[in-house]
Amino acid sequence: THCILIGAPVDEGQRRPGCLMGPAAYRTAGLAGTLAALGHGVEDRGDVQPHGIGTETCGNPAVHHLPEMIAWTRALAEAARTAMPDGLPIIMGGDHSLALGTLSGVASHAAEAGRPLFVIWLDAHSDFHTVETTTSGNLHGTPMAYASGLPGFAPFPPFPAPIPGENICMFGIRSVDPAEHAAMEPTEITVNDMRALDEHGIVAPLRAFLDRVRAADGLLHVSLDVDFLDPSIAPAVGTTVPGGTTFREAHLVMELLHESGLVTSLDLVELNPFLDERGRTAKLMVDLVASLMGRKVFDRPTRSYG
Ligand code: DIR
Ligand code: MN
Ligand code: MN
Ligand code: MN
Repeated sequence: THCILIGAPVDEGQRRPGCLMGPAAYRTAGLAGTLAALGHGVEDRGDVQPHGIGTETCGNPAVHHLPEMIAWTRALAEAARTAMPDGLPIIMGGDHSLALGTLSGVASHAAEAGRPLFVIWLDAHSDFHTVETTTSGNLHGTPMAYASGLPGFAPFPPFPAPIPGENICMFGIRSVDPAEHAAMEPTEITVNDMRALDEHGIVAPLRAFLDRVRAADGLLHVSLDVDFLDPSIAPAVGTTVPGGTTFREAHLVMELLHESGLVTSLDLVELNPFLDERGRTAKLMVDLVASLMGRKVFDRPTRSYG
């Protein structure tokens, strides 16, 4: 696989500074070398920057950095769309608002290619607010609603090709605000919250979704939020939520995704290196990408996360 690393130092989608250091942390933790050691081609396209930041406003006074986020969305959509025909884009965030852009770009590509787009959302949060419903004003809580084509996103550009709920599968969910719950209720989105994973495990629900992607000859975008993981193993994120996935559960997701051969793009989001202890969370994220890209459990180097 030809892996295309794209830095997205987005910090404006939430309020705790530090996610802008994420791309540097992934490079420092050896993401490119890890992929190359697995036999993949690696190209680092550097960091995207927003350009033409405007003066847009909206009716929700809580929302902050709206013009910056619109500019990031345009820039990242273009970066993701143009990378798709060349290989597998791996977007190194940056907070999760970057997915407003990457999902736009990947969806445009899928529409041009005439193939359906599927999304696996690995997150403690459903990120299903609109610009109108968010009470925190943090736009990292909105990309899944944007990609679903919900109203309430003016003055963002309309989402290019809204993704049907049947094509979206969430894992790890354990923090959903009331407005998000209400907005998801009428959709066909599969929400495998932590309660469901406790009861059924990861394998059966993930395989069932992957079977549907394969049957539809779909493209598959994976969005991995650091807070999908339990804070005890991944502390470097601004919005830790107790009760997340374990080391083995997370690697198992990645191993099954690799075996499927279906993944066509990947976001790595919400890493805040400023909150970390000696890069342990960045190293864990790099090792998870390695499992997604073919590293087997017996090949994993003995690694200290301390
Ligand atoms: C909360 C937290 N639902 C909000 N969201 C996220 O601010 O809208 N935290 N995505 O990581
Ligand atoms: Mn998120
Ligand atoms: Mn989250
Ligand atoms: Mn419900």
